[in-house]
Amino acid sequence: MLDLFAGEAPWQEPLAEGAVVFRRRVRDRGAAFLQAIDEIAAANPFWHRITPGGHVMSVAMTNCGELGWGSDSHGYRYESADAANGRRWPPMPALFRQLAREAADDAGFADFTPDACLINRYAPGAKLTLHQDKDERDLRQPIVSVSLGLPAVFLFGGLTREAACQRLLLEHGDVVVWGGPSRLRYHGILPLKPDRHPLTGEYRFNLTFRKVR
Ligand code: MD6
Ligand code: FE
Repeated sequence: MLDLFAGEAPWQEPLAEGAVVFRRRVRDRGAAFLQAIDEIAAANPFWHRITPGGHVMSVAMTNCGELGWGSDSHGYRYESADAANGRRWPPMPALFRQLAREAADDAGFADFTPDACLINRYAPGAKLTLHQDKDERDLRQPIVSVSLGLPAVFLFGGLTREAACQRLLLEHGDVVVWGGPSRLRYHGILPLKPDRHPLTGEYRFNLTFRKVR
């Protein structure tokens, strides 16, 4: 596909109070991010979590950092070890930590020091239903999200599940920061459309950085 923005500087789009997209912010470092994901997944492979309702999630997950997000039939929680193999999560690469801090800073959230990075892998048809991120202790801390590989439609809703959603396409290298009055907005990802990306093949990856404790 012809990329009309190839070579253009990143730009930013406000989404709501406390929420901003930094378009293509990590595009030039995409290969380095993906290499780091490969190394993490070599130690702690992606797997499909079970929801408390008993469904297998279509998104495959792994983590890095002191804590990782997990789900099983008992609920959602953060864990210091991978329930699949008992191993600690790999340390968060400096490349990840620095990006998360800089993006949060540019969005107006100073001193963001994430202790968890959830890594989501979407194959064709994989989706994330509308949810809130509320398992973190200090909700004044923002969340930073990095999208890599195939594009996906992100639903960005309100503070109730019923509120209308904005839809935005998140593409390779896009970074979203949200916090403040937007921190508890419902959000989700529509089923991934089958396609091929030169760096990730049939997949989309998303990193979300959180300060849990
Ligand atoms: C995704 N992201 O983009 C899933 N949560 O694949 C999230 O669930 C998310 O992008 C909180 C803040 C930003 C996000
Ligand atoms: Fe989320």
